[in-house]
Amino acid sequence: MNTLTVVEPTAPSTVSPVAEDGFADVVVIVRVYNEAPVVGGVIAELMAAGISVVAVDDASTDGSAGEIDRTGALRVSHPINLGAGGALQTGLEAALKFTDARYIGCFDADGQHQLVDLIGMIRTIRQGYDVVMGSRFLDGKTEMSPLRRLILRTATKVFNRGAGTRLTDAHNGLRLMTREVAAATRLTQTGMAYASELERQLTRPGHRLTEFPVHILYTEYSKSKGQPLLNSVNILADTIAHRLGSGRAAL
Ligand SMILES: Nc1nc2c(ncn2[C@@H]2O[C@H](COP(=O)(O)OP(=O)(O)O)[C@@H](O)[C@H]2O)c(=O)[nH]1
Ligand SMILES: [Mg+2]
Repeated sequence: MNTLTVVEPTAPSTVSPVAEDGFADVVVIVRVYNEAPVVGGVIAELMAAGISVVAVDDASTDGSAGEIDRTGALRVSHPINLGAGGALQTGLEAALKFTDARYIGCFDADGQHQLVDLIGMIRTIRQGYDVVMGSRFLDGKTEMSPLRRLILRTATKVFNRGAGTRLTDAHNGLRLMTREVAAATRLTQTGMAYASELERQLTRPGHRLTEFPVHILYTEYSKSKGQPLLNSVNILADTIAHRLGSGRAAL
């Protein structure tokens, strides 16, 4: 089975000149909101692999900032909580301002994402793509409840209809984009609505885009933190609301 789903029909045309044996061309944004028990380990693993990290501390009230600083990663802190979208916008701007990385990635602080998947995505984007998006649905590795699967698949279908794409997973937090795509990205939505806003911008016509199979871990830690299932419901509601809104605008 073909593991890569090319959404835009244009073939990759350029190959990054950067040596394949290192990650000097990559910076990863790790957004952090009260992840003190795990964030140090997540960032340390990325940095041990030679990947630069920009950590955005979204006004955490626990020891997250200290844990980030112990890793030596660049930390940017919000004085007030701006949510996952605001934290990502800050991370994109910091990555562009403070690094000359060719590729900019997004990696969760809570241990749900795998370094091996990110490395596969880096190898893929170097083949000449503009955006590589992680997908939980290209192989059977990610285990999730039937309800979460249904919500995420439905949100993806609704998104695809609106955007004219053929994604298999429209709301996966593991993403990699070129510097140019990052510079053109503007996130204004608060809450989980940012997710659809980001996907709409990443899937703009003209972007050479592909998906890469990733394994998202629903650990006890990630499940005990916050309400990830509610996040999925919010994403679905926002996607449908946007579809209805743009449908009306088109009439
Ligand atoms: N939920 C949430 N996450 C935030 C916020 N600011 C930054 N983040 C970080 O964004 C990432 C994704 O959040 P998470 O709750 O794991 O979302 P999910 O795994 O996509 O359902 C994590 O690394 C969080 O620490 C915020 O205000 N709320
Ligand atoms: Mg998470």
